[in-house]
Amino acid sequence: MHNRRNFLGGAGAITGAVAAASVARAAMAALPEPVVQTSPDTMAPLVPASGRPYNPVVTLNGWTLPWRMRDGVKEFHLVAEPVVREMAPGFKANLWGYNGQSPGPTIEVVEGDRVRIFVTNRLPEHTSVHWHGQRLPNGMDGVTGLTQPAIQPGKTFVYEFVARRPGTFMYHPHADEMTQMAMGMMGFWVTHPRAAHPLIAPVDRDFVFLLNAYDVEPGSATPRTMTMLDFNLWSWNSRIFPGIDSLNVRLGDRVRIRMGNLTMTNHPIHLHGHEFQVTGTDGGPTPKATRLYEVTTDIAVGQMRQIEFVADEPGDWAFHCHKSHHTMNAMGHDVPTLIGVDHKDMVRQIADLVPDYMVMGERGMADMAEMQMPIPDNTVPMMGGEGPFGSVEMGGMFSVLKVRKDQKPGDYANPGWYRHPPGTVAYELGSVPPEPPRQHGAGPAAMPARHPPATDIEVQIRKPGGGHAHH
Ligand SMILES: [Cu+2]
Repeated sequence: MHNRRNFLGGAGAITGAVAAASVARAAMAALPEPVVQTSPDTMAPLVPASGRPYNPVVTLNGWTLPWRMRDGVKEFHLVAEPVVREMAPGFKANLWGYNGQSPGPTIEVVEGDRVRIFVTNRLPEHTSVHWHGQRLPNGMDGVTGLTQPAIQPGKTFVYEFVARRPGTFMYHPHADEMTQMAMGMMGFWVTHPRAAHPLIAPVDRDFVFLLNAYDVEPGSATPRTMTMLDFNLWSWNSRIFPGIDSLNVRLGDRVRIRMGNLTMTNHPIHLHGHEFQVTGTDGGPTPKATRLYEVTTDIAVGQMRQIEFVADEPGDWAFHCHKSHHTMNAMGHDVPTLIGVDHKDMVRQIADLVPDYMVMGERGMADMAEMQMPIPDNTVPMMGGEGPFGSVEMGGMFSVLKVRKDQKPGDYANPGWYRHPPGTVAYELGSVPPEPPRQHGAGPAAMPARHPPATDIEVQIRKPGGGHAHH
C-alpha cells in the first residue's frame, strides 16, 4: 500500500517514485500491485516514468494512477471498493470508489497505447467498468449482461484495448448504475495526442475533474441512493466548497480545464474574468469553426467538456456552477422562505420543544453563512468559506481560479489571497447619498379593466419549489 504525499501541503514533487517502487515489487506478479491513495488532496501531475512522453494533467482533489509497462502494454490495476471520502474538512462520507478514493484515480495514456486494465471487485455486489467515449472492441465496453458477465465480488476481470483517439473521457460502472454512481464510482480518463495535433493545443496547465452529486442526510455519512433529483451535496470530484482546491496558474498561462458530468442534471459552469472556448467534448476535439468565446458552458448529463483560455487577468476569480442551488451545501429542501417574516417568538416557542432549532433567513439567507448555527455532527454548513473580505457565502460546486504573475511554471501551490493594487477594490461611499429618483404609479394596461380591484394586491415572492406555503 502506497500513499503519495500531500503536494499542495508543501511536501514537494513526488512523481514517478511510487510507480517505480510498486512496479519493482510486483514485476514478476501476474497483476500490477494496486496503488492506493488515502489523501483527498490535489496531487502533483504524474510525470510518465515509462512509455511515451506527454504533458500530464492535474486532477482537482485527486491523483493519477501509476502503471507498469509489460511487453509494450500499459498495465493498470483498479480496485472497486468501499472508501471513506473526506468531502470537506471535518465531513467524511461512506462512498464506493476505486483504489481508496472517490472518484477513482485519473488514467492517462497516449494515443496508440495498448492498455490492459485489471479490475478487482471488493464491493459487496457485482460491478463492471464502462470506458465512456472510447473506440474499442465491443466486448471491452463493460456493459454487464450485454457485452460481458458481471464481475462478482472477489473476482478480477481484464480489459484490453488500444486507445485509438486522443481526448477527454471517463469511466464508470455499467452494473447497478443507479446505486454505484450515486455512491461515487467514477473516474477520469485522458488520452494525450501522440504528436502535434491540429486541434489540440499545447497548454501550460491542464486540470480535470468530474461533477457529481450526493444525497447525504445531515448527521449521517452514507448517501441515499434512491434519490433522483433532490440531491443536497453538489460536488467536484466528491469535494464541496470550501473543500475544493483552487486552480493556481501563472499570469499568461494557457489553461485547459476538462470536466465530465455524472450527476442527474445539467451544470452551467461559469468562469469569472476571462472568456474561454470549448475545445473538446467526449466526441473529441471540436472543429475550430465551432469555437465561440463564452463565459459559461452548460454540461449536460453524461457529457464532457474541455475549455481553454489564456489566464491574462491577475486575481482570484470565482469559478462555479451557475445554478445557485448548486453552490450550497446540505440544505434542507423543505425550508420555506421567511424573508420579511419576524419569527422570533415562534423560534422561542419551538426551541423549548426542539433544542438547536433555528429558522433561516428573515433577512435573506446570507445570515446563515456567518451565524454559528448548531449543526449535526458530520455535516457542513450550507454556505461557507472565509475570504479576505468575509464569508464567501458559497458551497458545493465552487472554486477559485488564482492567476498570479509570480507563480512559477509548473508550481501548483496555493499562492494565498490576491493583493489588489490600490484603488481597484469596490469600496463603501463615505457620505450619505441623496435619495434616488423613483418611478411611481401603476404599469400600463393594454385595455381598461371593467372592474378594477378596490385595493392594491401585494404578494411575496417565494423560492420556486420551496415546499409548503407559509403565511
Ligand atoms: Cu450545477
